[in-house]
Amino acid sequence: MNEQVRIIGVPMDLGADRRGVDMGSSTIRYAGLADELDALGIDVTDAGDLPVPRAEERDPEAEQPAEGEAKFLRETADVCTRLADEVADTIDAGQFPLVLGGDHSIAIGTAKGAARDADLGVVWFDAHGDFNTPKTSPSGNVHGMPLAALLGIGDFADTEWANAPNIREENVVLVGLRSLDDDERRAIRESDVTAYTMSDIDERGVTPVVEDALDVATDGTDGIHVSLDMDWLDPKVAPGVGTPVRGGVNYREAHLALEKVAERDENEGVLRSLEVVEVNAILDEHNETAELATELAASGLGKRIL
Ligand code: B3U
Ligand code: MN
Ligand code: MN
Repeated sequence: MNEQVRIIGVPMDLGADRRGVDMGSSTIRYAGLADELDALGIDVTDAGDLPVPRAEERDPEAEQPAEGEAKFLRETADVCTRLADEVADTIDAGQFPLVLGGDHSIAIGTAKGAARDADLGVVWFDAHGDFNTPKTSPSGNVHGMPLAALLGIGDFADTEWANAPNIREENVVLVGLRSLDDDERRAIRESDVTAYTMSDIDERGVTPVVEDALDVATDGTDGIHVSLDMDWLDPKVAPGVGTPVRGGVNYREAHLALEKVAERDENEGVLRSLEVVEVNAILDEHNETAELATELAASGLGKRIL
């Protein structure tokens, strides 16, 4: 593990159509992230929050997205382009980027930045596939599209700000799926990404599934990006998310998964970047989802019980 961590907040909610997720970075900080990492002996710097435009600031004359178009795509491109630079600069400076969302659309920026000078594997902990394109999306929300965007799928084929040629489908793994749209399911099946559903976790247990995921993501790559959507967890333990789906991993499975990530990193030095997204402060109860996000980040960065 890199002993120097740089926290980058991205108060983005344009990809989720829902206020509350923009406060995620601030609630995670409030839950004591810096102190938690400091206690691990990590040298923490906080870059603050990246400026993100508010939906209300948008020119009311601006054209609304038509059917089959994504909402706020121009603004998302701008935020993700700046975030990619910030992440790439952080890695260049010898620091480790810990990105706090915000909604999951920001993963386009984080992963693209982490893949700038490296072949990158991606482990995606999520209830959803995030594999929609503007044409297949039922909502038009970009937080349901970041993986398709990074991989240049469908109408994202020529989207230069989003496509990351250094991320191969063969090194992308989804873990914990349980909610897919029909076209999205088809697209995942037709792709070369690996997808582990909640059924796989139920049947095999979280450890072998995560170990396999890490094998896939690290196979022939220079490192991995771990993207943690808090709706990966069961809503009983993580109620503060925009799109909760029953039947997610529990508190202990989530910690174990992130501990496995840290263990692999300790042995092989594979982790290039980590992000935690989709904490929704308005829907949360007593900041418990933000506290859990903080704990899981610490587990992923090496915290141990003993
Ligand atoms: N698949 C749906 C719902 C969704 C995706 N990601 C989240 N929700 N958080 C969509 O809108 O693309
Ligand atoms: Mn997601
Ligand atoms: Mn999700």
